[in-house]
Amino acid sequence: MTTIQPTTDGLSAIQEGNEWWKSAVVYQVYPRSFADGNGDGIGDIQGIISRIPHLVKLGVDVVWLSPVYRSPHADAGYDISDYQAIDPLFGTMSDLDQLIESLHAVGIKLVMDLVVNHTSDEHPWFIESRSSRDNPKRDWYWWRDARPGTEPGVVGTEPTNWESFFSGPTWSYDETTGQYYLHLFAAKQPDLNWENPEVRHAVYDMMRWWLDRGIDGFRMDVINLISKHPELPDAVPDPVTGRGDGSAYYANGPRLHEYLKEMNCEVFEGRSGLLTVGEMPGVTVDEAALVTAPEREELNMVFQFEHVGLDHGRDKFDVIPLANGALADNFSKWQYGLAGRGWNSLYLSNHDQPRPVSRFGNDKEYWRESATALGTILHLQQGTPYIYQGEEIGMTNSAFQSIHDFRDVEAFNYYEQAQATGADLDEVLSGFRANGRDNARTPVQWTGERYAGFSTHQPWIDVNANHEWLNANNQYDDPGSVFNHYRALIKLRKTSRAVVTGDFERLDAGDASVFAFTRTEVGTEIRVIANLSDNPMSIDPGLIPHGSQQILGNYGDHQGTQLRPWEAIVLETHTQ
Ligand code: ISL
Ligand code: CA
Repeated sequence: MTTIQPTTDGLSAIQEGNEWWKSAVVYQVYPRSFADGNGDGIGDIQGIISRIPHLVKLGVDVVWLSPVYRSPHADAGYDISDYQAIDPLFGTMSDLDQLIESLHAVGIKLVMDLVVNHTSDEHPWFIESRSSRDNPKRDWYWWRDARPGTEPGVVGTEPTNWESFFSGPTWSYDETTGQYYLHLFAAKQPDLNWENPEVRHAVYDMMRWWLDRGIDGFRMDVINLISKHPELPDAVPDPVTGRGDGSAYYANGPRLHEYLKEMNCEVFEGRSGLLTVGEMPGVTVDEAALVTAPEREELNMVFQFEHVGLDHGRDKFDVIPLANGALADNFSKWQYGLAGRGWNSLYLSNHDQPRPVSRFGNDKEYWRESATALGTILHLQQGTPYIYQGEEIGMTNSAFQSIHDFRDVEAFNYYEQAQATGADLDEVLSGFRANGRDNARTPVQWTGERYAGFSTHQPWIDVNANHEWLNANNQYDDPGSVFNHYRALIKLRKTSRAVVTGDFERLDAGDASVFAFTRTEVGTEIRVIANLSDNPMSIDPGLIPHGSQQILGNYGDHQGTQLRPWEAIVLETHTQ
């Protein structure tokens, strides 16, 4: 039997206190695609337990587990029909208890996904709500009549003209009661009505139940969408579909802070050691500062979306090239924007985003170099870094051929709409290849074997063919591997206070492709200089401080003022 040492051993100096999450690194597990324990081709909880040694080796402190709750899987588990049951696809409640216990035994916390902007349409709350207009749960969801003077049930008569995140209207007509219900996502994901205090208190009860079970916090799905503009105004219509972006009326709504504060008070007060992070598409720096200001007692941190929107044209599948320096500019904006006001979460990817080495790096000639350079600039900013499964080994986007290779409801709905409006379907598919969510959802590549060591069975979505060389096993013992670079970055956070709390300052590196910044804490300066391009770059000699020492790099020792393609160096200087 292998014994595993807790990752936090000996690090109490930095880990202490209520704000332990400032020095933590979070690892996201997307259960369907992580590891399959029972050989049915779908990842599950026993599979996760079997791979805990990987997490320990990497050195992460927290696992964020994407939904494992009972669900019809219209949106891969983000459509929940029972918040307090485990979907049989993933295992049982006792498997989950075993996961909590096994992670805690090695000093890793478990944060669960909280999806309460909407439920599944198969949740008993919605089944009741739709059963009659006077059902006590009618008002738990958003029910509205068709537009005045129109025939209900026909396209264009929906109560608002908002475009759903997953294409099409955000309202579906329900024959039984002759009204429409709101769903910002798929039709099988009706939005809960947070205006109703019964809804809020049912959610808080459920959250307390999970915390009592031993979990360590929540990642809150689209939590800034829970407060809608009460009048539900129309959006500016698109000339082709007649629908438009209604986010001004459903994101960051008027009661958001009130709800978060109430949740904090009802659920988190009197408990310690928790982590709360809110997913917030469209959040601004100022809004994020309000949510994360410690004295306001809302959330610890939020996921902002600006840097993962830089390559969106008309929409996410109209992919435009990233301007030189755009990523660094955006990161810097958030570093300065939240400094001393709130706290950043740092991420390059998650289960909704393409693979960062393919999107922001060069997954061909400079695969290893760009994956490690991107990891370096992310992990050494101020904030809590999140690693999405497979990112730590540099997994890439997949070569999906036809629409049949995709599995995501977002892609299917978009494709259908594109067909209906006569759009160029080849272009649509190339948009999916670049930015589709399925890129993140191919099985984790553990080994070079058939099915990549993920399963013994044909997986629910194809394994990326590059698993033959790109896999965790190949990287564990290679000191220059992406895995060992990530490991070194995590270790640096554990041993350097400057990395955790040091002030961020961006340096002018001459060329926009070089991202340079310092993190300073009394007595120490950590300096990161990263060439985010395929070309060699020379930097100003003044950028390398006298007496500095290179403590990390992705090419070994740096060569004076010449940076090789995607070279990232980390220099430490003692200033006292
Ligand atoms: O990928 C997106 C759609 O274009 C994102 O905008 C995504 O929908 C948004 O980030 C919200 O994501 C979260 O809620 C969705 C779920 O599908 C995602 O997986 C989840 O992370 C609805 O629950
Ligand atoms: Ca399984």
